[in-house]
Amino acid sequence: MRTTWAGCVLGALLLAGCGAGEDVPDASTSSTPSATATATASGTPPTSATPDSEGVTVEVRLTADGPQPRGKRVKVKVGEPVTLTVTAEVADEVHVHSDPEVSIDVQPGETVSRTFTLDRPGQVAVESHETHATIVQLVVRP
Ligand SMILES: [Cu+2]
Repeated sequence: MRTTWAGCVLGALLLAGCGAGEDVPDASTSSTPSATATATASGTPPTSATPDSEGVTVEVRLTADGPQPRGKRVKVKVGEPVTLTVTAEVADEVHVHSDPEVSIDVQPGETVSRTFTLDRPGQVAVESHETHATIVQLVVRP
């Protein structure tokens, strides 16, 4: 399951993303993370939810046809909580090319949420490792 990791991470450092070559649509999609209710969080409840946080939530769906969204750009700020909510119809591994990196293993039928922060400006790819597709490009601003 983790055989592609080393290469991927190396590739990430060198090429800014191991799904390099994916076309990333530019600013065509308005990235308005609608404040959808994340009330029904099954599993681990957010323990230290900062009150009044302006976190960004990205909903990801992994289907047999590939991930959705695909190459979407999402702007976040350094230190801002980013929550990925992954709903999987197929088994996959979602890999956030941050430092430290984040990986989310999912099985069919699962919904997994993970919150993390990015402490460096730049671009961070979120990839589906089964399809090698870029799901989201996080554009991290100071
Ligand atoms: Cu990766």
